[in-house]
Amino acid sequence: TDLYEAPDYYLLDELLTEEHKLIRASVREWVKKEVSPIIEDHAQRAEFPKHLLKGLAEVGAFGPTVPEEYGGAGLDYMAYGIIMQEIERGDSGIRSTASVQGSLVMYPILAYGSEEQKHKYLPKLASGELMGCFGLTEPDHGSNPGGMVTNIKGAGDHYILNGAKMWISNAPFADIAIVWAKDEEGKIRGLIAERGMEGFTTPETHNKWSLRASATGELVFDNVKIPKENILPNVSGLKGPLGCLNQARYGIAWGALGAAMDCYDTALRYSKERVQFGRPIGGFQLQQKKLAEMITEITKGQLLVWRLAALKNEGRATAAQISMAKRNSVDVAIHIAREARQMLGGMGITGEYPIMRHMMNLESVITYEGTHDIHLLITGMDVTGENAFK
Ligand code: TGC
Ligand code: FAD
Repeated sequence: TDLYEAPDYYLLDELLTEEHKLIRASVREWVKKEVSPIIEDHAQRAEFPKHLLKGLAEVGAFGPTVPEEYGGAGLDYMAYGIIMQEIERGDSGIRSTASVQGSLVMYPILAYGSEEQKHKYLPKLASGELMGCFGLTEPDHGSNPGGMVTNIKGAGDHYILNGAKMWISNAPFADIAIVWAKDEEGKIRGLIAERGMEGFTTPETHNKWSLRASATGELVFDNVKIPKENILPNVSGLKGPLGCLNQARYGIAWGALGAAMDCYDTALRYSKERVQFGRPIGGFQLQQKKLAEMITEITKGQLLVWRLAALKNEGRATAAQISMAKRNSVDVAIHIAREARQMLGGMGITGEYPIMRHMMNLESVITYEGTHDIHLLITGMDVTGENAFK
């Protein structure tokens, strides 16, 4: 049987261009050939499949919207979303690597970097020759990144960077890190730290039950000398990192639906094949209720992200709209994963099927890039004008 079916209950394909469909087919094919056969084993062993980086670059997963002059593919946001959806059908951890590289490393260099920084880093990041990570979260500052204590102090032609970042995707193998730190005036600045700089280490975080095929680590800075040309010149303040998060959250809104589709496809197929009490379990009303609700939620989610992509292409998507879509897609996906797991009975807990892995992965996805509750509060603030964070 075909590994993937593509739920398209409301004929959304008619709203995509031929190019979008070609991109989807090629990424889907790559995921099917390269990711799905190996991912379970890597997740079980808690090992990032580094050999996939080249393929990820080739399918255009690294900075697809970055202009061609900087090595990107110059695609629109619909294409970006579709790429994330297909990769996350494979695994949220692999999509994380793509999100970080494109939205959290290439985007800040493109949006806030100097012309020199763009030419120096972007083409190599697009091709995967250089890999990056994004350091915003600290041990004591997660949802409240504005409280960060990592800092830079000026001294001649360089700054001295001190502090620590935690929970950083790709940190253990990244060549460069986009780091957010406060300057002597307390303003948040972005800078590019490079592996090999003295005093910069990236200890790996072990024993995760979620995103096991993604490498997570810390960034530790002990009097690291950062040349002044490594500062991103064109932004200061929390809006710098939050602007990057808008990009990544947008991709997750599409991506999480990919994980949901994979769980739904798996449960639907299983329900037709698994016979109990003399008939396929898909014939029982309770199992149909689960499947009907899954396809309903996937379809609503698809319509939301399609419209969000159109708004984003026009430069009209607001941060609050992106928050709503990120929160909704991950919520839909995590519920579908849990229901799908039950539909597979005992088989649902094994690595023979992808569901339990998706379910565990989504526990990170619902927490990173702004937790479920933080995104709800962003919506609450947007509609009431009242800030309930503080
Ligand atoms: P607040 O006072 O509201 O805002 C400070 C400044 O930032 C601006 N701003 C935004 N700008 C762009 N995009 C957004 N989404 C923005 N939200 C706010 C705002 O206008 C203001 O600008 P200015 O010019 O007035 O200075 O900030 P706050 O301290 O009250 O915090 C607000 C809050 C809680 C919503 C925000 O801090 C937040 O989103 N917290 C969640 C933290 C988070 O998402 N961390 C993610 C870390 S990275 C990660 O998880 C990567 S996972 C790997 C992967 O993607 O696969
Ligand atoms: P906390 O902020 O301590 O939150 C704990 C709980 O309190 C949550 O339920 C939260 O919703 C709630 N809460 C907090 N504030 C409020 C409030 N005002 N009102 C109501 N409830 C509130 N970060 C990076 O910078 N780069 C990365 O690459 C990265 N990758 C990650 C990879 C993984 C696998 C994980 C798990 C995390 C990653 N993160 C990364 C960090 C992630 O963004 C944070 O975990 C997240 O922002 C939440 O921060 P926290 O874990 O400190 O939780």
